[in-house]
Amino acid sequence: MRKPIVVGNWKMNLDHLEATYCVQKLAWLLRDARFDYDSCEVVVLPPFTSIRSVGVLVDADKLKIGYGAQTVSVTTQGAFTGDVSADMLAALGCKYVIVGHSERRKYHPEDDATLVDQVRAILAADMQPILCVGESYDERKKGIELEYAVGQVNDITRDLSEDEASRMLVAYEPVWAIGTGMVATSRTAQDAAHAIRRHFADAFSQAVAERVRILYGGSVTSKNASQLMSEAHDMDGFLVGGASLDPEEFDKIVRLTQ
Ligand code: G2H
Repeated sequence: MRKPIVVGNWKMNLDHLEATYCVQKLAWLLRDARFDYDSCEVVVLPPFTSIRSVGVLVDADKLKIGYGAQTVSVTTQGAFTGDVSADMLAALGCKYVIVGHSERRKYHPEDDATLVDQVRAILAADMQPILCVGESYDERKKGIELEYAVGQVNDITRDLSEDEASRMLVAYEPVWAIGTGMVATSRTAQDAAHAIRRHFADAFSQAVAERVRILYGGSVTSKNASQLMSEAHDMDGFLVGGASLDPEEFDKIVRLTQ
């Protein structure tokens, strides 16, 4: 049985003080709602500079909120100015790291070879990659969105072992839906999740396909979350951007997903 998961991708928002407030408020809201953390995993991905303060708060208050990072270096240490290694993130208590978010693909030179190495670095440090895939409006217009998303998954995961592949999370994030307010329909999200899961069954095994968690991302809010999950046989939760910055909104999305 896969555990549902809701991940807040804070992007370049919330300094270390704002991050502490946001997580504290989220924990209060979930506690007041008697939220059962066994029913759904709750994770936030702060910018690098806020990870430590989130980790300290989580430890001090014994919170069941997980945390991770939004990207990682492919190298382990050395003269790589500005980079942060997977081991450094793991030492902070990170459990998840995003790989290949469309904003990273667009604004940074992160090609497929880099993403493959990032996945390897994350897995080697005992964390789990959240691989982001999804078509742009052009591919959708051509009707090749499923092949495109599955192709991106294949490009990054094909050389993994079965054990490594089963530790992957994949976020289907159509680029046209990211931060635009345009959200996929429940059918679109489910179809993509189904195609991605089937790919893992074909490329690895049914056991791997049953373990990989697949999320939808792109303009998720408390107003569309339950509709998006309404046909979600293959979707295991959400990667939430803008709406995760508001603890009340994020709390609602989490409770609609459990
Ligand atoms: C997609 C998503 C989270 P938003 O990038 O990764 O962001 O919910 O703001 O569209």
